Amino acid sequence: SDELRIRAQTAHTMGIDELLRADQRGEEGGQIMLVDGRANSQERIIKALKPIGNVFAISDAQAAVFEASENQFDLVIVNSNIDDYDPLRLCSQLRSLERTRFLPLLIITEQGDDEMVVRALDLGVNDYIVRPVDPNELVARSLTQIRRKNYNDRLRANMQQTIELAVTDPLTGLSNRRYLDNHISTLFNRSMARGRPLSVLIADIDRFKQINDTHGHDAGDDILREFANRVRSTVRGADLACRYGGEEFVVVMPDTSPEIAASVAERLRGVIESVPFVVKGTGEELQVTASFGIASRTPQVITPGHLLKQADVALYEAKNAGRNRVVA
Ligand code: GH3
Ligand code: MG
Ligand code: MG
Ligand code: MG
Repeated sequence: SDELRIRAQTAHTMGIDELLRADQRGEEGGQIMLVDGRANSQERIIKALKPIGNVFAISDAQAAVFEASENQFDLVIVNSNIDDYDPLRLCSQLRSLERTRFLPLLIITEQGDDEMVVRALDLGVNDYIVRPVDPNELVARSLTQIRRKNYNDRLRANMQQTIELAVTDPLTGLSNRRYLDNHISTLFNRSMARGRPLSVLIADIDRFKQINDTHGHDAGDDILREFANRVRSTVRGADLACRYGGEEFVVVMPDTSPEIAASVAERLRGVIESVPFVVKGTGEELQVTASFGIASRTPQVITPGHLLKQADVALYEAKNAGRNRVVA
C-alpha cells in the first residue's frame, strides 16, 4: 500500500506532456547576458533581442563570469570581439562553474573561423552565429536556447520532486524504508572506512493495534505523526530517521557509540512515555509507550542488514521483557 500511495502521488506531479504544453504556452522573455567588447555591436544586438528578452550587456569577461554566477540568466551570448580575454576561455569557465554549468551559451564568431567554432562546440557551447549578425537568425537561435533551458529547468525540478516523494513517508514526512535501505550502506561503509562507530535504533510502538481498535485508525495516524515529530526533535541532524513500517521507526546514527545510542534511545523512550499524546479530532489524551532495540557496528557485524537484524532481535527482547524499555 506504500507503493500505491507513492504511485498515486507521483501521478500528481507534472508529466512530460504537461511540461511540453507549459513550454508551448511560450513563456518567453528570457534574461540574456551579452558579453561584447564593442558599444555599437552591443546596441545592435540589444535592439534585435528586445522582443524576446532583457539584455544585460557587459564588455569585461571576468566581470561577466561573476555576474553570470550571481544572477539568474537564461542565456549567455559571447561575442568573440571581447578585448584581452580568450572568448573560449570565458565559455569554458562558465561551463565548469557549479552555478553556471547549465546555462545555454551562444557564441558569435568571425566568418571563416571554423577552428573557433569546432573548439567552442567541443567545450559545450550550444550554438554559434557568424558575423555579420543577422537579427532574425540571432532571435531564432536565442529563442531555441531559452526554450530548451526553461524546459530543462522544469524537468529538473519535476524530477527532484518525484524523487523526494518516492523516498518520503507521506503520513509523517520522515524518510521511508526505501530511502533507508538505499542510504544505510553509504553510512555503514563510511563508518567502516573511517573506523568510526555507527549505531542504529529501532522503535516500535507498544500495543498499537489496541490504540487503533479503541480510538480508531485516524487517532492511530495522529499518534504516528506525533511519534515521528518526537523522534525528529530528539535525534541529531546527522542522524537518519525513517518510518520503517507501520508503527516502527529506525534511526541510523553515525559517529555514535553503543553508550550514546543507549542514552538517545532512553531519552526518546522518556519523551514518549512522559508526555501524553493528544488525538486531534477528539482532544483525547493517550498514554503511549514504545520499545527499543539498539545495535552498533562491530568487526563481526559486516553488513547493514546484519546491523538492522541485531537491533530487531534486541527489540524483540524488549517486547518480551515487558515493553516500554531499551535493549541493546
Ligand atoms: P506490540 O506491542 O507487540 O508491538 O503490539 P502492536 O499492537 O503494536 O503490534 P502489531 O504489529 O500487532 O500491530 C501493529 C498495528 O499497527 C497493526 C496495524 O493495523 C497498525 N498500523 C500499521 N500502519 C498503520 C498506519 O499507517 N496507521 C494506523 N492508524 N495504524 C497502522
Ligand atoms: Mg508488532
Ligand atoms: Mg507495535
Ligand atoms: Mg510492529
